[in-house]
Amino acid sequence: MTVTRRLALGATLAAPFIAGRASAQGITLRSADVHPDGYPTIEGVKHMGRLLEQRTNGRIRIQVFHSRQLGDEKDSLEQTRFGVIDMTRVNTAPLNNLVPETLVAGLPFLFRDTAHMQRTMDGPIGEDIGRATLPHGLVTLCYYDAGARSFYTRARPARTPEDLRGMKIRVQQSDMWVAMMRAFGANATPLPYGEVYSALQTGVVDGAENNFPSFLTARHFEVAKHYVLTEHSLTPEILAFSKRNFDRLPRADQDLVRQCAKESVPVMREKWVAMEFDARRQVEAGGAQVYEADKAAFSRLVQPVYDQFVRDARLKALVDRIRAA
Ligand code: GTR
Repeated sequence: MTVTRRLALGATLAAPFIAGRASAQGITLRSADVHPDGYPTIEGVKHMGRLLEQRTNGRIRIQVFHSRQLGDEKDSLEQTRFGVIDMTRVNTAPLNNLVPETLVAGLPFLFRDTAHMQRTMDGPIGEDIGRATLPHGLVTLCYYDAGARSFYTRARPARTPEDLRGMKIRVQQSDMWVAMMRAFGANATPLPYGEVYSALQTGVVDGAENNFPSFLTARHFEVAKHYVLTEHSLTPEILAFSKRNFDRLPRADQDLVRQCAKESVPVMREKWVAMEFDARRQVEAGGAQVYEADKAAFSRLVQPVYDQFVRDARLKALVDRIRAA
C-alpha cells in the first residue's frame, strides 16, 4: 500500500464511527476483503448489502473495501475486533492462532467434499465454531466457500510428497498450516496474501497453495505455473462482524444483519462455482499447467497435524462430529 493511500484511508477511517449511530442518513457498514472487486466473496457481501438496503428502505448499507485497501487479513481482523470497521471477510486460517476452533475447518483431508463442508459449516457445528469467535470480539455471521486448495510451484510440479520435499511453500499465518507443510515434507513460509506474488517471483518461496480463483486473480499463475490437484484442504471463508459494533445495534437490526448474511450465502456459492470453472480455464490459457496429484500419498502423512492440534476434548469432539456428519 502506498503512503498516500494509507494516509487517505487513515483519514477516512478516522471519521466518526458510524455503526450504531442512528442518523437521518442511516448507517453505512464498512467491510474489508483482500480480493478484487467482482470476486465471489465480495459479490456475496454486496448482495447482503442490497438486501439490507431494501429491507430498511436504505437506512442500512454496506460499503466494501476490496483489494486489501485496509491491509491484509490480520490487519482487517484487528480493525474489526476493535470496531474501527464493522465487518471483514477472511479465510479461517488467520483466525486459527486466536480461536483454535477455527483451525478444525482447515484440517487436511477432513471434509470429504464440498457438500460435506457446506452441511457442516451451515449447521450446528459451524454455529459452535462461530460462537468461539465471540470472546475475541467477532460475531461470525456466515461461511462462504473457498473451494479446494492445491499446490502450485515454480520450477517443477509437486505431484507427490517426494516432489514437495524441502521446497519452501508459502502458507497463511497459522501454526496449523505451518505444521501441515511440515507433515507434507515442505518448509513453510508464512506470509500475508499481498506478499505472495513477489515472493514467488523472486524465488523467496518455491511455491504456494490456493484455489483456482485466487491463483488467477492474484496472478500467481504468471510466476508459478505448475498447479497440482492435491486438494488438501477445503477450508471455508468467514464473514465476521465486530462484536463491539454489533452490540450497539438495536436487536431488530442485529437479526436483520444475521439474516441478510445468511441469505447471501447461496448467491456467493453460485458465483463461486461459475468462477472456479472459469478461473481454471483462464490460468490454463495463460500458460499454467494442471496436473493430477498422488492424493493418497499426501493424505497418509497428515496424522501428526491432528496429533499436535486436535488434542483437547473440545476440538476432538468437533472433529468427531464432522467425521460423522
Ligand atoms: C484465498 C482466501 C483469502 C486468503 C488467501 C490466502 O483463497 O480467499 O481469504 O486466505 O487465500 O491464501 O491468504
